[in-house]
Amino acid sequence: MTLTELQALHSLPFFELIQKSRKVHDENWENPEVQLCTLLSIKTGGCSEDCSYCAQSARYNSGVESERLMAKCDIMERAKVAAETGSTRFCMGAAWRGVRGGTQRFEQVLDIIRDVSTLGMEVCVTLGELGPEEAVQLKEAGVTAYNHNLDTSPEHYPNIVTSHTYEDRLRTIGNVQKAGMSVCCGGILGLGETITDRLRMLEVISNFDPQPESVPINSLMPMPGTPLAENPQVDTFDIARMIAITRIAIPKAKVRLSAGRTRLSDEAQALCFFAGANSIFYGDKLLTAKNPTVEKDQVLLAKLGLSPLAPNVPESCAANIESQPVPA
Ligand code: SAM
Ligand code: DTB
Ligand code: SF4
Repeated sequence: MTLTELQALHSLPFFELIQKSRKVHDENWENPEVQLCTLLSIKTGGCSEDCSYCAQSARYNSGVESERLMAKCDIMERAKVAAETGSTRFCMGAAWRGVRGGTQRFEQVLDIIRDVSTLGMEVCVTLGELGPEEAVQLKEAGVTAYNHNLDTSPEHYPNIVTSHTYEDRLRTIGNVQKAGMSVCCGGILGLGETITDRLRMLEVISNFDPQPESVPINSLMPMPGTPLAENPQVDTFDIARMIAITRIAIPKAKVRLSAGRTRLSDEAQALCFFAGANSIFYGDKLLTAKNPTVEKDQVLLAKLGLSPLAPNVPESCAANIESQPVPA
């Protein structure tokens, strides 16, 4: 979609926009299902980059300590619990600028992915910058989707991050696409951006070819010690509006209501689901920040009559899924 088209949607009266997005949602998603994704930070803190929202950057005193890459057995334990509580996608994040083939840590990550991918969930990783060879190796190890966010518009990005560029991010996304992994790419609201920045970001993302398989819409979790720690909270209606426009611009994507749900009421979340969100991060913790508890989310989903979306995994792993219970 063009910026002009996105601006036209944004200027619609709220109910008119939501009606439109609901229609697009119904036309593209037969059942009212929500994808449940569990996040695990497999390598926390100590990151070289200066992303001004992030508690894991080594440049800020956020209180997040730098940890080593988690052991495979501990990751597998967490992945099994995620599958048992109904998650159909497991997303592993690392506080790295990127990864390089041939290094010991990349080999370790490939080994972890090979094992996690036997559990019948979609496997997503977010490890920062990737070259073409690394992308192919991740795909061969069993990664189904790669998360790499653009976060905001190309114009606002240099105000938020200076240690790498928007172009670097786009290059990685191109490498992910060429290797045949799904792209998960979205952004953060509340970085001091304008409405135009938000829509420019959606313009860039909606023009990917193919369009991304999932689009996380995060609201800034203000992390103490980071430059954006005092940014004001994003208005609920602005979040719902962005969800609705994303649904219209990228109809077949999972639109993921991501970071920031702890600051949204059940009613506000219901509004976002109605507007077109059909995925959440599920589990008490995001990477370092809080998320609603599994129990709280199970109650909310049950109240709304929303059930978990089945995973999209290769045949060989699908056999493992039958035994996984889903939440009531
Ligand atoms: N290092 C990798 C990278 O930057 O791509 C992967 C991990 S990074 C933490 C993943 C994403 O988390 C970021 O792109 C950003 O969108 C999101 N994120 C990080 N800190 C956040 C915060 N305080 N509030 C909301 N989203 C945040
Ligand atoms: C995404 O878009 N949001 C997730 C996931 N992809 C990796 C991360 C949110 C992080 C929130 C801040 C924290 O936990 O430190
Ligand atoms: Fe590092 Fe990713 Fe955080 Fe940026 S967002 S500081 S690259 S972990």
